[in-house]
Amino acid sequence: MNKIIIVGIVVVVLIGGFVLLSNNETNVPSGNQKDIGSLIPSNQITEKGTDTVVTENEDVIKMNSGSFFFAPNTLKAKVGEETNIDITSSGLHTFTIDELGVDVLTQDGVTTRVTFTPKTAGTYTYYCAIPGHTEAGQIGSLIVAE
Ligand SMILES: [Cu+2]
Repeated sequence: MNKIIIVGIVVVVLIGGFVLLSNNETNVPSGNQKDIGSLIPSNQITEKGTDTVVTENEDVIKMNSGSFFFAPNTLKAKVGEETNIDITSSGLHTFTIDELGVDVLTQDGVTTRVTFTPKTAGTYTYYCAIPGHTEAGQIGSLIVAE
């Protein structure tokens, strides 16, 4: 009789532990997927640009623009020197820098040349002005040095 009770308790504890463990395993990943999925379709996450820096030494900077990234997402430039960027766009986006008066529409599948000459040192933000794109991550930093 005692053995049956002990075995019964062990079984209940094992089942309880298993239920707790399996709840933890399923709750955490599904929560993460829900957060990401509400922002960006999962098939586009892998296209997101990595953190890369282009120096001021290059004559023409090559950039990719897509949903929702600029690659590179950090650029360097020098005061008084012309900066040229060839932006190859996947989807319709803009390349916009408010302080420099740059606001260029980049068409899907087309490479668009953007040219500007910064006159003041500082860090500027470039972004896509199409609603929702900046919030989804289509944003970068332009660092202008003397
Ligand atoms: Cu965009």
